[in-house]
Amino acid sequence: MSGLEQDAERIEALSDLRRFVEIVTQRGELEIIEGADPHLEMGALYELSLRDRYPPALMFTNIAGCKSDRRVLTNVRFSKVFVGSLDLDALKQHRAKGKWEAGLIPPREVSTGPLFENIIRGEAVNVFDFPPVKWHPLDGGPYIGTECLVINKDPDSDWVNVGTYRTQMQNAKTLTVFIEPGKHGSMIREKYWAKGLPCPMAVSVGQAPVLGIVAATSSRSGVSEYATAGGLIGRPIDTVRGEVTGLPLPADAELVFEGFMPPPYEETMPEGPFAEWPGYYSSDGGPQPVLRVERIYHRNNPIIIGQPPAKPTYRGRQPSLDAMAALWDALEAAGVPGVTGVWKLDGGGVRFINVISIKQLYGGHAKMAGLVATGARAGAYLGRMTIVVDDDIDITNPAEVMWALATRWDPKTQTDIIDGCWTGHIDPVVSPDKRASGDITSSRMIIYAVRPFHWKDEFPKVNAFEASDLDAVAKKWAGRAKFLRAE
Ligand SMILES: Cc1cc2nc3c(=O)[nH]c(=O)nc-3n(C[C@H](O)[C@H](O)[C@H](O)COP(=O)(O)O)c2cc1C
Ligand SMILES: [Mn+2]
Repeated sequence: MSGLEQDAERIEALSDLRRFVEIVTQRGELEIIEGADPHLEMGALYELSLRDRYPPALMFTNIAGCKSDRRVLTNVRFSKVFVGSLDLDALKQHRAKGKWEAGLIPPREVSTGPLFENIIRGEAVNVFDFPPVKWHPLDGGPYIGTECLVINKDPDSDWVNVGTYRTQMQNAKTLTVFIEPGKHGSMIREKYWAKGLPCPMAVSVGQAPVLGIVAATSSRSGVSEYATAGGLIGRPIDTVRGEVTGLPLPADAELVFEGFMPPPYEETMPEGPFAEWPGYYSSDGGPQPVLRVERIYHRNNPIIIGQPPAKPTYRGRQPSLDAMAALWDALEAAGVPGVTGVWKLDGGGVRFINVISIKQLYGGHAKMAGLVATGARAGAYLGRMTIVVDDDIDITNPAEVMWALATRWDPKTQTDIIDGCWTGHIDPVVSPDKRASGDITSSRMIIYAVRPFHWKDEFPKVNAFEASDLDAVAKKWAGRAKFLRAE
């Protein structure tokens, strides 16, 4: 398949969830799982699927105890059709493309769409008509919104925000939505509450994959993620108007809950806990405001996307090209020369462990790179460690990074430890006392696992071939030496 065809296929899959299902089926990347139990069995199967770097999309059908026409689909955003290769070349291409290159295309309102195939109103509303999946053993209850769109509109402008915030099923007509303070969805709802009004809100739990991707990434305040998504696929997202709130809902969404969220002084419910991406339950959602559901809209045979967090030691928890590109951009913007690669070490998820490779140009160069990566926004939040290595290290291979530590790092003289850095409530090392005092910070270590600049030329020579020499020999012998054919 040519690059252009690949791009066309990718955009089709991004634009339409049902087309995505067809495409991954053709590619042999979808697995149908019949009859699993939503109480902890689907979650276990999902975790098992994460053993592969590119986990298969799991389509759960005939879910035990649920109406047989309701489906749950996992691993949409981690599928190979979207992610492509995960190596330094792919990261360089990703940076060259620019992130939201295509610009903004506002959504287009249409009069109806597949979402309105079924409309459930008033007394008939029961959120438990859809699979109540308890994903992890210690979760506080079933969650239906894991890669969802929480839609609300700024009362003072046309801005419609779309954010991914976890959504728990509480009772037949009530959901809770956990939105961290400062996120757009939270700022908007507070404006209604300040006037004593309930906030109109809708939650879509199955939709075009592009919408899930943009909803989980911050667009500028005032910019609708619908427009960002339109820009990415090169055409407007079609929306229909919700009956009770007037909010724009994706016309081809699979399942949407619509209603109002009264101010927390009127009603809250205990929320969570819910597994967090670092692999723990570190923060307590506490009492959260409720979404009183007045309408449920769904397509026939709806597909709910399930993408709960999971421990970052699974290979299927992929490093994020976006996160690594942002850190590389920050190093460049700060004027750090000679950066040859940026990666996140497996096990640290998208944040904790930054790895930077540089071609050392002067004394103090490695320190400059380490300090900038540790302090820049893209490397700072929920950081733990920054490792700087020489440019001959393959930083995408954890064994190579560990080899650099084992052989080029003198802990006493090549380490900095810095206290009081920016972290979040989900950082497990923040002690109960510190939390209680409001001090949400943690320390950082910078490891300079490089040949010390002032005697690097006397540093013992590496006893292996250069990668390019090995490649040349491998090419020459590929036809003759069987063990080389697998490459
Ligand atoms: C799978 C997933 C789940 C998330 N869950 C939450 C959540 O429960 N609460 C939250 O505040 N942010 C959550 N986030 C992060 C937000 O989606 C992200 O900060 C996004 O930029 C928010 O949109 P906003 O910038 O419009 O507020 C989650 C992200 C992902 C990928
Ligand atoms: Mn936003």
